[in-house]
Amino acid sequence: MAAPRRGWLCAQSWLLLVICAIVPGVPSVRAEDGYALWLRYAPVSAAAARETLSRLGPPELLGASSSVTDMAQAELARGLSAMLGVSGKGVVLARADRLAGSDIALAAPLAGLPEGAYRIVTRRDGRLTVIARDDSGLLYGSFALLRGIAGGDWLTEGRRLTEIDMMSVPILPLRMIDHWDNPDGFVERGYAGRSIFDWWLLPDHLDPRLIDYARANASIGINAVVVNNVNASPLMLTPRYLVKLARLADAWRPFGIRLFLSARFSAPRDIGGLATADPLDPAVRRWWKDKADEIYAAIPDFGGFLVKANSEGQPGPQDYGRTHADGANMLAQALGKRGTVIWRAFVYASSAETDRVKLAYDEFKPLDGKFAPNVLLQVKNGPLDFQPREPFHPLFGAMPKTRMMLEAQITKEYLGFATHLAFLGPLWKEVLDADTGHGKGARLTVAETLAKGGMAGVANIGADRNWTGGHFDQANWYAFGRLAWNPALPSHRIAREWAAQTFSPNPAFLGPVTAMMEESRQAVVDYMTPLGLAHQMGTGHHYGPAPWVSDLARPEWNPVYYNRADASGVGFERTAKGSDALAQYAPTVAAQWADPATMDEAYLLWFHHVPWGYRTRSGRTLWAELVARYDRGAAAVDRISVQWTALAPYVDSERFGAVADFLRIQQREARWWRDASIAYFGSVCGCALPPGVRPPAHPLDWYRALRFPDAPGNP
Ligand code: BDP
Repeated sequence: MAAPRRGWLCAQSWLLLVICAIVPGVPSVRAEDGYALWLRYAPVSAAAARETLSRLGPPELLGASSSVTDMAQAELARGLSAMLGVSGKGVVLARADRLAGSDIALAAPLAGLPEGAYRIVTRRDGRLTVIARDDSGLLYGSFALLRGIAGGDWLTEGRRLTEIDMMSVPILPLRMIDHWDNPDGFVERGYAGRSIFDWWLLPDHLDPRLIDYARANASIGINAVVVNNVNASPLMLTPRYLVKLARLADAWRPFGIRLFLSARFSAPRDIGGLATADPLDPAVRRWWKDKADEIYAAIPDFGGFLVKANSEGQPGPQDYGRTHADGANMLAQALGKRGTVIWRAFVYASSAETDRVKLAYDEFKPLDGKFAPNVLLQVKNGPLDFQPREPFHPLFGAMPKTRMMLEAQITKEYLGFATHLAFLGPLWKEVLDADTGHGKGARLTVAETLAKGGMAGVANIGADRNWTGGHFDQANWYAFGRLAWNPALPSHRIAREWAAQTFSPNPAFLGPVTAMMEESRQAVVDYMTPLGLAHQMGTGHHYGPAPWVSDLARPEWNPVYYNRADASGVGFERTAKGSDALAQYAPTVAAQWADPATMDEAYLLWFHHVPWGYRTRSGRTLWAELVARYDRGAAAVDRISVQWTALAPYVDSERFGAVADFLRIQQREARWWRDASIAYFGSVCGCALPPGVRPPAHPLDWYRALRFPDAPGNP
C-alpha cells in the first residue's frame, strides 16, 4: 500500500507536509494517535472493489430494520466510503428468512448455527450479501467484510469482492470483557490511564468514546461487558447507579453487547440494611430477588452478576459456613432465566495451605454438578495468577457437569504493564489448545471445555488517547476477541490481521511485524521467569524483579515461596515428593510433566525442584541454562527493537515514535530483570557466572533497594 508510506514521507518535513495537505487525493498525513484502533479504514487502492460496489445501486436491507442493523449499515457506510470512496453501495444485508427464490439456498449452511453466525457471498444478481439468521450476525458480518477489505487479503491479485464466499461461526457463546474499574475512576491493574466510565457524569452525559468502545468490541465479536471491578463496590447496586448503568446498556444494545455487573456478596448488609448476607437466609434471598427485579426493570436484557467471593478478603458464602455453590445458586435463583451468575474460582482464602496453586481445584472439584444451570464457573487460564507462563488450570475438563468460562488477563499486570511489547495470542493459544486429558481416549482441549460458557478477558482499556497505553497492547484486546469468537484461529493470523488494519497491509511490513509479535511473549518469559519460574515480581505493584522477597505476611505472597531457591537447587516440587499438585491433572497429562528428563522444559521449575548442576536438554547445567534464558530474552527485545526501526517507512511518525520509546524502556527493563535475577540466584546457588557471560550491572543489594511506591494500577 502506498498510503502509509506517503504519510511517513509527508511527515518528514514541513514542505512535504504542505504539499501533501494541498494535493487532492493524497491521504491525510496527520500523524495518528491510535484512537481509531484497528477501525482506521485507511484508503485502499483497489479499483476492482470500488467498481464492484459502485455499479450496484444503493445498499439494501432485507428484513425489518433494528437498532443493530442500523449500526451495521452505518458502519458499512463509514468504512466503505473511507476505504474505497463508495458509500456502502452494492452491499446487501439479508436476514436469512427474507431471502427469496434461488437465494434461499444461500442461507442453507447457516441452519442450526449459533446466534451471530454469518455468511458473506454474492447473490445471483451479482450483489455482495451478508446473510445471517439474526441481527447480530448481520453486524458481525458487516465488520468481517470491512476487515477483509482493510486487511488487504481479499483484494490482492486483482480478486474481485464478488468472488468472496466465506462463513464464520462464533464457537463460544459468551465473549466478555471484564473491567476492573472502580466508581471513582481508578482502574485496578490498569496501565492506560483512568477509567473510560465517568460515573459522576452519567446518566446525563454519555461520553461518545463509549460508543467507539462498543464499536471496537462488536467488531471482534465481544457480546458482554462487566463494567466494574471484581473487588466490587456495593455502590454499583444502588438506585443512583442503576440509572447510570441503564444509560450505558441502552447505548450498547445496538452493538449486541449485554451489560453485567460485579456484585459484592455482602451487599444485603452493606446497602440493604440486613444483619447478614447468609445465602440461605430468606430475607437475604428476598433482597437479591428484589434487587434483580429492580435491575431488570431498568435494564431488560441485563446479563447478570460476576462474583469474587471468599478470595483475597472479599466477602462470600463461607463467611456463613456455606459453600460456593450455595452462594452462586442463591444469586442464580434471583436472576432466574433472565440472566447468568459467573462465579470466580480464583480463591486462596485458607491460611495453612502448602501450595496455593492447589486450592481452587480442591474447593471446586467436589462441587461439580451442584451449580444451577445458569451458573458459569470462571477459571483463570492457569492455577496461579496470570503469569507469563503457567500450565493450564487443572479444573478445565475436570468438572464435566459445570459450565466453564476461561478468564484471561488482557492487561499485562505481570508482563511489563503497557510498556512491554508482549503479544498474548501465543499465550492464550497455548492454553486453549492444551489437551486436558479428560477426553476418555480422545483429545479434549481446554477450548472444548468452554463450549457452553466462554471467555472473559480482564480489560487493558483506559482513558489514554490510544485506549491501551501501548499501541501494541491494542493487539491483545483484538486477539482476545478473535480467539473468544473462534479459539481455533492461529495466533499469527490474528497478529497479521490486526497489524494490517492498524498499521499497513503491505506484505513487506506484515511479515516482519507478525514475526516480532509472535516471538514477543516468549521473550518476556525468558527475561522474567524462564523454565517454569513464576511470581517473581515486585511486591504489590508487580513491577520489576524481586525474587528475594521473603518477608510478606502470607507465605504465598512471597517470590521465595514460588522459586524455592536454596543451595541445593531451584523450583517448586509439585510431584508426589512435594505438594503433589501434579495429581490434580488427568493421568496422561500428569505423566507428561512427571519426569524432568522427558518433560517440556518450559514447565521444569513449575513442577520440580532441580539441582543447580542438573544437565538440561541443551547440555548446560541448570544454572547455566537459566542464565542463557535470561540472556536470550533480553537479546530478543534488542532484536525486536532493531526490527521495529526498519519498519519506519510503513508507520506514521507519531505511533512509530511512541512504540520506539516503549521498546527502549522494555530493553532497559529486560536487562534489569536479567541482571537482578542472575545476581540473586547466583548468590543463592553460590555459582560463578558461566564463561563469557556479562556480569550484572550492579551488586544484588542495589536491586534489592529499589522501591516503586508510585507504580500504576496498584490498589
Ligand atoms: C490478581 C490481582 C488483583 C486481583 C486478583 C483477582 O493482583 O488485583 O484482584 O488477581 O483476580 O492478579 O481477583
